[in-house]
Order: sequence, then structure tokens, then C-alpha cells
Amino acid sequence: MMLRVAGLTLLAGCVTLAGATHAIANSGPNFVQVVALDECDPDTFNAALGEGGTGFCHNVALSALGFATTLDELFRKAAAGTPDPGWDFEPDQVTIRKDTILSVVDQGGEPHTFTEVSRFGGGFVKDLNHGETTVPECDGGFSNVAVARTRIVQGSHLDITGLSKGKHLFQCCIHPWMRMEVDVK
Ligand SMILES: [Cu+2]
Repeated sequence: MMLRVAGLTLLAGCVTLAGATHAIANSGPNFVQVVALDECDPDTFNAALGEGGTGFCHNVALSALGFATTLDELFRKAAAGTPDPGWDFEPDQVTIRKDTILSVVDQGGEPHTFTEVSRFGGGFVKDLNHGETTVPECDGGFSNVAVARTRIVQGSHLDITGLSKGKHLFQCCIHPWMRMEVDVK
């Protein structure tokens, strides 16, 4: 009986390893990863925004360590024109070949969007915009299907392919200071 349990544990270990190998195989020359980061505080975000809200926060680890930013702080910093740098796309700029898969992973605690815009500007949450006008690509928020398709929830990723040669600008339609430039050779 004990042996059988041990066997099952070993099997589970193999499955985990297989998953890791797959991830490594994906990070070849034609695969570039971008991470979306934030430091949302689950207590204040979820009380105000709820399960279905645009800011629902799953960031349990950071909060327990005392590093999380409260919802009030986030809005206060944005209004002061000094938005929280913990909300960020990394890297800020990347140069890729035309056939590269750009995979954007949300490693923060709350949802973001990775939305291509013709010019950087405000998102669809007016009080986070510091006076900037909402860019047309973010207009309407998630009720706009084009915006909803660029949403990335915590722990998931969005793969961008088929970008044309030249300069592409992406921003988050919720936190508009999250900006990134992608140059395709
Ligand atoms: Cu965001």
C-alpha cells in the first residue's frame, strides 16, 4: 500500500517536469516573453471592485509580506502624476523578428490589457489617466470586444503574432502608464 502511494507521487513529479520542459522548448529564438506586473492589495481592491471587476486582485503573496499597494494609494499616485512603477510591462522595449511570438504573461495579481494603440494616452478608467484623454483603442472598456480580447487575467498569457514590420505601441487600457514599444525588423 505504501509503495503504491509512493509510485503515484513519483508520477505526479514526472508530470511537473514534463510541463517545465515544454516551457523551456517555447523560449527559443522566435519566442519572446513580456511580463505584466503589479502590486495590488487584495483586501482593498476586492472590496471595491468585486469578483467581476476590472481590478480583481489575486495577489496574496505580496500582500502577506506587506509590499502591496492599496487601491486608494494607486489612485492617489496616478492623480499626482506619479503612477506606481510597480504596475509595469517588462521590458519597456523589445526588437523582434517578423515571425516571433510575443507572449505577454500576467505575473501580477489583477487583470491588465495589452492593447495596440496608434498613440499612447489614457485608458478607460478616467481617474487613473492623470488628465490624458482615453485613446480610441481603449474606449468603452471591456464592453468593447476589441478591448476585451486584449485582456490578460492573473496567471494567464496573451500571444501576439503576425505583427507587421515597424514600430508598434502597446499599453494597458486600465493602467495607462503601463506602456511598451515593439519594433519588428
Ligand atoms: Cu494594467
